[in-house]
Amino acid sequence: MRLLPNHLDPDRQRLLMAEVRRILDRAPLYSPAMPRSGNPLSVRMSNCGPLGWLSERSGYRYSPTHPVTGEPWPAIPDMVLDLWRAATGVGYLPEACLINYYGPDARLGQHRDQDEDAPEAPILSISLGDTALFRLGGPERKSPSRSVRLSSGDVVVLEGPSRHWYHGVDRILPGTSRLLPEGGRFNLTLRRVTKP
Ligand code: MD3
Ligand code: FE
Repeated sequence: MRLLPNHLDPDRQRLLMAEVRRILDRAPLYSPAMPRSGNPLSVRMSNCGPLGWLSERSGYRYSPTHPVTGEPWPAIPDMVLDLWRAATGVGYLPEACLINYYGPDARLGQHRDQDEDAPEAPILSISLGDTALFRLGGPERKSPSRSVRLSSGDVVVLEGPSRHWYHGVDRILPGTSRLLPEGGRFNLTLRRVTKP
C-alpha cells in the first residue's frame, strides 16, 4: 500500500467533511447486517456514486440504491474524483464510494475486498476524524500483519498485490482529532466495480 500521510490539509478536510454531510443528509448512515448471522456491524455505512457496497444477511453486493430509502446514491463529489485521478493516475473513474463511520467502539474484522469485477483497479482510502489503528496483513489470513496508524487527512492507495491483502480496523483512538464535533472516524473507500 502507498500511504500519503497528511495528504489533505485541515481546510481541505473541513471542505470534504461538508461534502460528506451533504451526502448523508440525502443518504443517511445505517447499520448494515452481517452475512448469515444478521447481527449489526459496529461500523455504520452509506455510499455515494453509481454503485454502493452493501452487507446484508444474504451476503455482500453492490446496489444502485440505498437499502433503507430506496433512493439512488448521491454523486461522488468532484473534489474526491480529482483526488482519485491525482493519486491513482488511472484513466477511469471509481464507481463506488463507501462511507464508513466508526464510533469510539467500532471495529472492522480482517477481510479482503473481493466483491469487484475490476480486481486490477486500485482502491483509494481517505481518513477523516479520529486516528484508526489499521491492521495490514498479507495474501493469506495467517500471513504476518502489521499495525498502521491512519489519521485525519491521510490517503492510502491500494494497488498491485496489496490490493488483495487482508486488512481491518483494530480500533479507533478517541479524542485524537477535532475535525468531527461528534468524535469518531469517517473513512471513504473508492472502488472501481465493473471492468474498466
Ligand atoms: C488494504 N475499510 O470498507 S480503508 C472497507 O478504514 C475497509 O474503513 C477500512 O477496509 C476503513 O472494506 C480500510 C483502507 C483499505 C481499503 C482497502 C484495502 C486498505 C486496504 C485493500 C487491501 C489492503
Ligand atoms: Fe476493506
